[in-house]
Amino acid sequence: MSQHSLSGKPFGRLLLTGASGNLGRQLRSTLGDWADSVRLSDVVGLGETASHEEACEVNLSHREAVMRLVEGVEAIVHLGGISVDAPFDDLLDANIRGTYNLYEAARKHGVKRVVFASSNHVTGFHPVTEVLDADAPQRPDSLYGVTKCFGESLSRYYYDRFGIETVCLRIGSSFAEPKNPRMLITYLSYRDFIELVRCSLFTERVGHAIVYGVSDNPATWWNNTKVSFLGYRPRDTSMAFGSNFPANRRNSEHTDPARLFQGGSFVLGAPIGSANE
Ligand code: 15L
Repeated sequence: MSQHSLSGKPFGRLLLTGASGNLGRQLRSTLGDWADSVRLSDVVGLGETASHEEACEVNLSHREAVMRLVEGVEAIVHLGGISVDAPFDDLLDANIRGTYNLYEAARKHGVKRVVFASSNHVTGFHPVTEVLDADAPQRPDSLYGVTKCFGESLSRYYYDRFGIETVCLRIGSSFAEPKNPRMLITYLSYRDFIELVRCSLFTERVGHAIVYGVSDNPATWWNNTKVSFLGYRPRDTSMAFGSNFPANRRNSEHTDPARLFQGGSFVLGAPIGSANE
């Protein structure tokens, strides 16, 4: 139990950045089971708050605002920033400055644990014929992927230098269901995503860890055995969605780079989820 919790919950106060995004919205209510109080931040409206929630509209590139945002929190789930490829200047503010500001604030305020939403696009230029683990070389497939490499390196530095522990979640495709054949391999159900965050927050010692955020799908490009100490056991699978995509689209020979590399259409600088994938 946390020293800071008044009610016996595991945490006194947690911070969730990116709370209005797709995954932030999935996680929001569960955090209330784990902490007396949940501070939510995003650049856009956070809607109505429950009695245990505090809403903060904060742009993570604003250093002073982030410093205030982090004061008094025990751990951070950092989902904030831009989650697709975008112009460099936008990524610079949201993902590079934003993540730096957050770690600096964590250091100043003595926060000991961060769960960082990295992405499979850190390794998206590995071919689809490879199976990667936590030690696979980074091969970002986009500027967006490069900013997530930065987040992974920054968190490594803040662990080695200041002892702030981070679990970097290389999230696959976390949606209600796979949107294209590639996502049959990269699918992470919302339930498994929440379980992965739970493992990342509750495992006693994590140091600096890298884990692929993926469900128990029939085919995989990623192996998490090096981080089995996290205790993450996915319960869902993309199996049931296989019939949504005709087999000839999945198995045909092709030379399209979006099918040769794990990052899919990110390798082409086009957003994933388009109809021609
Ligand atoms: C990501 O990193 C994105 O945030 C998400 O929108 C998906 O495109 C996902 O990767 C993916 O690879 O499917």
